[in-house]
Amino acid sequence: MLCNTFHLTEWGCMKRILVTGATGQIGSELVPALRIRYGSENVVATGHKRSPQKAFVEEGPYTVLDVTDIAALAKIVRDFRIDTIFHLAALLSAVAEQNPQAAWKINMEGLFNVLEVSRENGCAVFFPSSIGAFGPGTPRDHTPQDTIQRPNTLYGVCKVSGELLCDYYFSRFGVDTRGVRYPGLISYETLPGGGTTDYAVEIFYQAIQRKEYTCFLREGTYLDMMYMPDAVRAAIELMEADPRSLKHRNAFNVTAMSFAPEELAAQIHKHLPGFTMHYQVDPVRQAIADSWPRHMDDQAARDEWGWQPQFDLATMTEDMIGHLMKKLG
Ligand code: AKB
Repeated sequence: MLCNTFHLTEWGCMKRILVTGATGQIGSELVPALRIRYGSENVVATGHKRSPQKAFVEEGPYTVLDVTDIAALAKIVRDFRIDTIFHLAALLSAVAEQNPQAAWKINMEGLFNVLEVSRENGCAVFFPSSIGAFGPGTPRDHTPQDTIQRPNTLYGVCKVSGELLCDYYFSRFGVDTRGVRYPGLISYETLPGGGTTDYAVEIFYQAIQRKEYTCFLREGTYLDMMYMPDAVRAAIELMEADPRSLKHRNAFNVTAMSFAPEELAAQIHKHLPGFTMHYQVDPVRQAIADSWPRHMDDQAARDEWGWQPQFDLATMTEDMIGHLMKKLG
């Protein structure tokens, strides 16, 4: 790993890491990966609403943190001499539409607090943006890295504002901010909570336990997706990348596959032949999905920091079913 001085912070030299929203879908897999790489005692996991995984508490530091409490955040950063924050705490798209006020507070105030504390303490910041940062005016196929971003969801408004705020803290204060635009994330460890792409996780549980699933998005709804091991690797590789090769920062398009619900169902059917899929469209989540890209162009991430997904639809499906069969008995 290379180390150098860059603006106010060191880059590629994560030593003491804080993860907010660590008990969520990404955090529950990112924390163990970071602990293996950087040492358990050097990765502080924090969560708020969900109870922590047993291993989080047993294997390394864990503490409760509400990211809207800037004093509590600053104390943790100082007490643990944190140099890098993976800021994952946020409400997802569908739940944000149900409670826009709470979503703005958690998603925007939380990020602002993280950036302020990072400015004061010389921390680098990873901020996950999303396909939700795009909107109905964005080209939906081969969605360019730099394009129209006029989302019509509160979640999307927070993601675009977050990308801009992170860029501002980098150019104005030298805070080493970096981020990716995640597609729908598929994982077997922790369920997502209130997203539009959640069907691609729920379907596996229902296929194994009930042999049928009722999908809330309609046939033909193509969306970008990614398996969690790729998503975790993307976050770590971007934070370890040489900043001299980064022309973009907040945030890189990254994708691994694009499929419609019926294509995922057909893949699952190969492993579980009795599985059937029904549809009952939820108009709110369908409208959100219809405003998002079908397939992003992630060439900038590939060129600037070597992004390369490892799982496609077939390999992800096989791996998910294998793990969930063991987990669900
Ligand atoms: C959601 O569906 O809200 C998230 C996302 C794509 O950002 N999974």
